[in-house]
Amino acid sequence: MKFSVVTILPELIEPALTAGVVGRAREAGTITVETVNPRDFTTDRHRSVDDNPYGGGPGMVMKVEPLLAAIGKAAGDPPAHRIFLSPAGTPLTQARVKALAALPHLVLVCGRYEGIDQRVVELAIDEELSIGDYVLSGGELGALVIIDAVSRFIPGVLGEATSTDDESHAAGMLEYPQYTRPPTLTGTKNGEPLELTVPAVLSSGNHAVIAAWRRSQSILRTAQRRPDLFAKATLSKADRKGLPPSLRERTHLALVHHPCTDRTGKIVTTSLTNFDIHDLARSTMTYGLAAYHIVTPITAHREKAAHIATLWLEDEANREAGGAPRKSKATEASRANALRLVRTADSVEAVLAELTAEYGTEPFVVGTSARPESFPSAPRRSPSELLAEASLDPRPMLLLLGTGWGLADALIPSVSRVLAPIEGASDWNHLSVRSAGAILLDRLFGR
Ligand code: 4GX
Repeated sequence: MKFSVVTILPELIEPALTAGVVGRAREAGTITVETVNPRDFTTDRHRSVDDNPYGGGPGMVMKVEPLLAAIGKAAGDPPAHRIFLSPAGTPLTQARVKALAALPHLVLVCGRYEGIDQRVVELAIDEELSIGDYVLSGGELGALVIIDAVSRFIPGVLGEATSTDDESHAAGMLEYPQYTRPPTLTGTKNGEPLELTVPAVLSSGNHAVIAAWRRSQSILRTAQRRPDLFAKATLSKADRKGLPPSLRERTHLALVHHPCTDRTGKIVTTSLTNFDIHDLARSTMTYGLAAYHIVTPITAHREKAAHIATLWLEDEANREAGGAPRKSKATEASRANALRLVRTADSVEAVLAELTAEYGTEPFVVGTSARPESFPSAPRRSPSELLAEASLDPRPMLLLLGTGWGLADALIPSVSRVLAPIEGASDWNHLSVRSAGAILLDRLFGR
């Protein structure tokens, strides 16, 4: 593998690649690194490598002709894939690093000053990469990052025993924690004495148990630190065995008609809306939730909701059973399943009691609101943060949807998290509860 770095500061590149596995790989000839300096391709007396930007403004742009000549020289042999390091590039990922390692020759073009002429990018660059959302004073450190990360995939660079496959990010998961001697470490942190011991499982000698523990630590860390990665991760059957059952299957949606607020902030009981029964039931089925609870203290409304749900769900259940004659076993089963999906309750407390009885543990209650000031004491979560947190929590999850002007603060004692309000694209934010519910379910469970 050959790397050619186009830079006006070669002294930044060379010394950074003399030690460690990369240094050894260079000595062994497994990888080669050369630098090509645009200054060596200048023709003027001052050997200048910068020029003024068209349109004016502060700073300089790299001079075109020396840069093009340097890239041309660097890319010649063998024909190279030419990368420009830029904060405006595609963010570098481990998957891209691995793919780059399959190429024979990379040219890494480092800009200084305010950047390079756009036409150099269009003419002589194959790919623009960024190593992160911060601004460096030049591309050289980015080039070093790419050389380091790519080299680790070149056969012979890492020792036999080290594999790039079970590392952090290889499988979209963070690494498990490592420990070495001594078995107990004592010290102080922020004035507090600390005594830290190595997890006992690591001294058990049981390799299968150790592997399982490490895998569960990886999953735990990913969920806690990188909910974005956790949301994308595909977990194996064995992974899921170590985790609570699938979150959506123990998620209950509640449409709350009391206690809600009206436009003046007064606590009221809102009226039942026909469409809410149907549409949120459909969303509940589509996203595979455990159940949908219609909560109202008005007995006549609960009866009406139950009646509508029964008619509609019976119809759906019969359709699902392929229109089989009534009272066949399949019809009965799907009818029972469908009817368990829509439930009624006279209060949120009653739903809590029902779920506590059903699961043997109180639910994890999540409030929702269009108003950012609702439930000020409950920690606010984005959908992916909530997904990561609740997936590790074995309790059933109860998602409360408010009607009217939203859930009343009287529910604060039972609400342990609140989902951040859905932000539309305008200042007008009055989604129907049916739409808000569907959007939240998609953000949590949609693929
Ligand atoms: N990931 N830099 C490039 C010059 C520059 C300025 C503006 C294009 C537009 C960077 C990063 C990075 C600093 C390299 C500015 N080029 N490179 N250089 N982040 O910050 O790769």
